Amino acid sequence: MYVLVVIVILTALVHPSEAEVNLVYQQETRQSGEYSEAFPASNAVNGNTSDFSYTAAGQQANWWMVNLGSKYSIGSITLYNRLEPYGEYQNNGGVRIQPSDPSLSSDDWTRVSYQEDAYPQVQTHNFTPPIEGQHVAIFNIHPEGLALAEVEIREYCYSRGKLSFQYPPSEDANNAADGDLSKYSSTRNHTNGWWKVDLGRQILFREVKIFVRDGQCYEEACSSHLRQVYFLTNPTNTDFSPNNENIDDWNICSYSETSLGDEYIRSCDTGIAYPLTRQFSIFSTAETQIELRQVEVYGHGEFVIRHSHAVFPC
Ligand SMILES: [Ca+2]
Ligand SMILES: [Ca+2]
Repeated sequence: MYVLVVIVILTALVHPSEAEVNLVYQQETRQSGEYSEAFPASNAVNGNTSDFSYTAAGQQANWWMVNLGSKYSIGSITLYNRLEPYGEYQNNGGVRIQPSDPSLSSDDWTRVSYQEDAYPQVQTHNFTPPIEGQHVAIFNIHPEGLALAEVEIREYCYSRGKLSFQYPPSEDANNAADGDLSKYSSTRNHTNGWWKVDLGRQILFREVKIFVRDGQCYEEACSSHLRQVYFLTNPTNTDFSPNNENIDDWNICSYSETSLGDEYIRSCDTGIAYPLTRQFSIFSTAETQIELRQVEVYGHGEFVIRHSHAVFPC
């Protein structure tokens, strides 16, 4: 009864970085009936893995769903199963994603995973490329119902693990794209210094989350005081780097004369809102060091991957 799933599902080898936001936390949830008031659908998004949601027993087809509130490029979904001995009932099911239509009668859900075996205690599905969606449903076919201790959904980070460069170099430029907030990149104290990442493909840039090394100063230049800073995008993988002469050859996504703090989000407030982007760069005309714990580039959900269709939700 099921069509073939052609997407490659990768089991997580690394835990998402603490920088990535869990999209489902306290979002709107619902499920196919309720076992009792003690097990509402919201128990699967309360940040606590010791309690769980639980659908009414005695129904053959069971589902749980969350509305993310907006369309995202979903990079990973992590399921925490109910603890033993009843976790074994959580089998013969999987995950579906719906792009945007909130209609429950829609037949436009995409099945992105399915398994007959019992879900393990913790299971992460990574999606490369990401899958666009606003609604996510977990389903199973079992008379004992569907229980979920917790569900985590994270947006796809296009800069993660991608090749990075900087000038003039000090600490490794790739440290700003490694998913580890404890390791940082650094340029030497200089005017017109820059850092950039090659995303490896073109995306529609939506926003970037930047974690600057905090509280570090060198010759009166503090990295957390990163100022006179341009946020640049480029649709090609050209090897030319930003400087005062060629900055107009880049798309100036935004600019800040003053420090934006240690952690902040920037979207484009000049020119095109969602520029086609292959490279993203941070360029400062101030005499300073550019020290970055993490730079996370996110896309405007545009690259729809559809693999199969089924009547909601399973
Ligand atoms: Ca929970
Ligand atoms: Ca890092």
